[in-house]
This record gives sequence, C-alpha cells and structure tokens, in this order.
Amino acid sequence: MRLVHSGKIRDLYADGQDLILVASDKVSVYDVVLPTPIPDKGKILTQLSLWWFGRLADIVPNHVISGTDVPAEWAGRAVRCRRLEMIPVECIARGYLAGLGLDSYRASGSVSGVPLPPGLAEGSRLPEPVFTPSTKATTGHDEFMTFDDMAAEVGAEMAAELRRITLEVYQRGADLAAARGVLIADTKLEFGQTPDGSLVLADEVLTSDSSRFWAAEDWQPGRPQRYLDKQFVRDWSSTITGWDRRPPGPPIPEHVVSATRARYIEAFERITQDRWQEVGPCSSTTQTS
Ligand code: Q0Z
Repeated sequence: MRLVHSGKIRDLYADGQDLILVASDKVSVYDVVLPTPIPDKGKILTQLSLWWFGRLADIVPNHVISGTDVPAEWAGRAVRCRRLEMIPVECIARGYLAGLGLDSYRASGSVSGVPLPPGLAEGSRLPEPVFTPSTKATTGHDEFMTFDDMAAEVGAEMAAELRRITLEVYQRGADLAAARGVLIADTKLEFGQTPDGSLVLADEVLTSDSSRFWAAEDWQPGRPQRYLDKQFVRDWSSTITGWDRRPPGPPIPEHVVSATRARYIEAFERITQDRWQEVGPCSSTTQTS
C-alpha cells in the first residue's frame, strides 16, 4: 500500500480509491513524540473514534467505509475511509478554556475573534461552546482565524455550515461524555467534500488526541487540569531533570507506560460504557494485562 502521508502519531495509506488511516501507539507530551509506545493506544483511540462516528451519523455523514476491512497487520488500529477533498481549516469547538485558547483569551479577551466574558480562568467552563477555527499550518502551530477569515477562504455558506455542524458534534459529544465522567474541553474536527460538494466528517473524532479529556471528578478551574489519559506521562516527564521539552524526548519507564495504558482504557470504558477488548488478528491469544 502506498504511504500518502506520515504524521507524528498516525499514517495515511492509499488502497485503490480508498484511504487507510492507521493509528500508532506513539504518544506525545508537550508536542514531542516520546520513544516509548503505549501498547494498544492506537487501537483504543481508533475504536473510540469509530464508536463516536456511529453516534454522530445523524448529524453529519462521515468518511468511514469500514473499521474491519483493513490489512490484518493493522487490525483494530486502522480505518478504511473515503478519499475526500479536505477543507483547509481546522474546525475547533471549545467548551472550556485551555491551551492556545487560554493564551488567546489572556492576550485579547477573545478567541478567533469571538469575545469572551472577563474573569475566566484556566480550565473555566465557557458560558456556551464557541467555534474557534484555525489555519492548517504546514509548519509549527496552527493559528486562530476569525469566522470572516474562514468565510473568505471557504465561502460564507460553507463556513456557517461548518460552524453549525462542529458545535452540534461538540455539544452531543461533550454532553454524553460529561454524563459518563469525562469532560471534553475542546475538540478539533476535520471535514472533507465529496465530488458532488457535500460535507463529510473525516479523520478521527472526539479522541483524546484530537480533544482534551479531563476526569470530571478532578475538574477545578484556576489551575492546569489533569488529563484523563496521559497525565502519568506528563507528571513523570516534568520530574525529568535536564529535559527541556525539546526532541528527542526521554524513554518512558514501564510503570508509567502501564498506568497510562490503563487511563486510555478508562477513558474508552467510561465514554462507551463498554469493556475494552482487544481487536486484532489473534485477540484470544494476545496478552491484555
Ligand atoms: C487526513 C492525517 C496523517 C492521519 C488527509 N478521508 C480523507 N480524505 C482525504 N484526506 C484525508 C482524509 Cl481522512 C486526510 N489527513 C490527516 C494525516 C495521518 C491523518 F498523516 N490528511
């Protein structure tokens, strides 16, 4: 199969007319990919994304052709999808203040040109979710764009439709996850178009690599939030003296790997209310603990 694009964490292959999206077990902290994988992470996030696509299909069609008709070596961690003409904008919805959204609020009181009320702190819940589109930077960090910038790029009607769908997907996802103990602070969606011009939700959806997942019981505005999934890696990495958070990152010790894997599974199990079960070519013989 032909490799079309290689990302930090995932790869994209072409198979005839289709694309195959493959999630690795790599993990990044502070935007640096560490040399030690988290076993099954790619499978857990792929299965969660497939679960969400099913839960969101009445809002917007998606690019999934199959989560099982994929090469055996990638079973469980790959999705066969429709090749689309991708929209060159990151569609982000935020319900809480963190990350670059927090930076922008502190600098200007707004994000993507949307004014927010004064007095918000790190981790604060916003009065209502906001649409904060970003440019897809080819190098470095994406940058917020205003709704008018976006309309100039994709057309006013398309921009309005993407904002409506993005906020609806976020609202559905955040409400469902919150009821199950996971706060989804924000999420990034990617859309594409079919040859007839209709919009399709693509890439991955509402995973902890495309969103911020916080454990609801630990949420406390006014400080950095604890991540439901990779907090052990973050905590441990901040104790490493002499790592300046630039690549290459340090190898992760085994106890941090296993605790982190358990948190990915916990996020999956809380949200889906299903038990995590290894999906793969020989799941009955694969060690899962
Ligand atoms: C997704 C990405 C990477 C994983 C392009 N259905 C689609 N049609 C056309 N293009 C894409 C998709 Cl999902 C597409 N990406 C992002 C890059 C690994 C996803 F290296 N880029």
